Amino acid sequence: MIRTRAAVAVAPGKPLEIMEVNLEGPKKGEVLVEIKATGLCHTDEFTRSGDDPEGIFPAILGHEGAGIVVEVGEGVTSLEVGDHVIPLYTPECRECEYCLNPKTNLCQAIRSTQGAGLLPDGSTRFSMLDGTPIHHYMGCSTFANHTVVPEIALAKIRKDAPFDKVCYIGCGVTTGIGAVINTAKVEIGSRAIVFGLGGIGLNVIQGLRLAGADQIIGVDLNPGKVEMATRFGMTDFVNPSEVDGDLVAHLVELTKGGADYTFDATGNVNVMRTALEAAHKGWGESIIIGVAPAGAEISTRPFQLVTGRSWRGTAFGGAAGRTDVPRIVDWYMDGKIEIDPMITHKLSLDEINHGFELMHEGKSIRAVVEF
Ligand code: NAD
Ligand code: AHE
Ligand code: ZN
Repeated sequence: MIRTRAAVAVAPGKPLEIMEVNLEGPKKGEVLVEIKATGLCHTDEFTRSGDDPEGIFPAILGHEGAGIVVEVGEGVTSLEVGDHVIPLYTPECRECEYCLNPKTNLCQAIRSTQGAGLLPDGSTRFSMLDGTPIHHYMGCSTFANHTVVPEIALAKIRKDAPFDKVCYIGCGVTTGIGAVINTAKVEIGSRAIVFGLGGIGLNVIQGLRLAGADQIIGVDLNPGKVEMATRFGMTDFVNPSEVDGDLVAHLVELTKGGADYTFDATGNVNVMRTALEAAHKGWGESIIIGVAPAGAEISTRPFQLVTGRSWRGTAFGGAAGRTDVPRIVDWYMDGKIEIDPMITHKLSLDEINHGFELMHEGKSIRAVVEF
């Protein structure tokens, strides 16, 4: 058992509380990781706020981290002390029915315990100093200086990659670029619309540029996002609050008939409908990335699908983490993709709640906590 510092989500809607916590060592198939840096994703805020139907409290949130292996549990063969790793909220066991099916990345090996805030043996490794158990989150809990993660949920990465940048590959970068490359499989010359120019949407834009899209329209209510989105490849910007009349009609006109691909990176179900309906008749595909609040549902006229549009979704950009994440780290190190400008704020663990304020104010793309 060690003591470590963590930001604990004590109850829904409350600020995270920074405290010392107990952490038991790794059991069979588990690994103790010293987290060096973690990004703040909107999904952490979604759970902190109480909007997540799967939210359990108290819990240590955070799922966008990078760190160093400190200890390995019995039976761990693919990692050793000193390895650099990125925790994966979508694991890759390489054995389950899902891992063996190339159509999905949704490894189910530990899904039931992960969704319940537990490690695969059904218990938690974290507890408060008075012994109260603290739940894990998305199998990662990176808002702690140390965490325990199953071996199948750790991608081993090269040692020269900077933790404070590549932590973002643990969610935002991979989700956005992967949605384009793995899920939509966007072709050269495509027209695309990205709704929401935050930490995910900007990576969709970066992915679209990589894939050779000709037209990349960004849609956001916050004009402050234009400069960064343009830098990453946005060709046109639309602020819905400045469009006279119907937004769908405006976007269909701008794309000369509808987009080949549209992406929702807002989590707003009304935006998801607009995204579907702005996709081209006959072949347009709309990809849902955003996570919607508990109870929210999507709707459209079935005629929209009858006439050839399709509605799809993606988790972690369709990436098989242990295989794909080390490659994406290489892309970053080789200059194929950019991350640095999107890390707009660096914080200490004590300042983590300020990171969520910056997110709400629309001032940050990614705030990263460094330990
Ligand atoms: P973010 O807060 O950084 O960005 C959201 C952006 O959407 C902001 O720029 C905001 O101004 C814009 N926006 C909000 N409402 C809008 C509207 N009605 N019209 C147009 N723009 C609007 O959040 P993020 O970290 O980029 O995450 C985006 C979404 O993706 C969240 O719902 C998050 O939970 C989800 N997400 C999903 C996955 C996945 O695997 N599917 C992974 C990571 C994040
Ligand atoms: N717990 C929520 C759903 C949250 C959700 O959709 N999570 C995404 C990752 S978001 C990362 O920022 C995901 O991968 N889901 C797949 C899975 O198996 O959890 C709810 O609505 O219950
Ligand atoms: Zn995320």
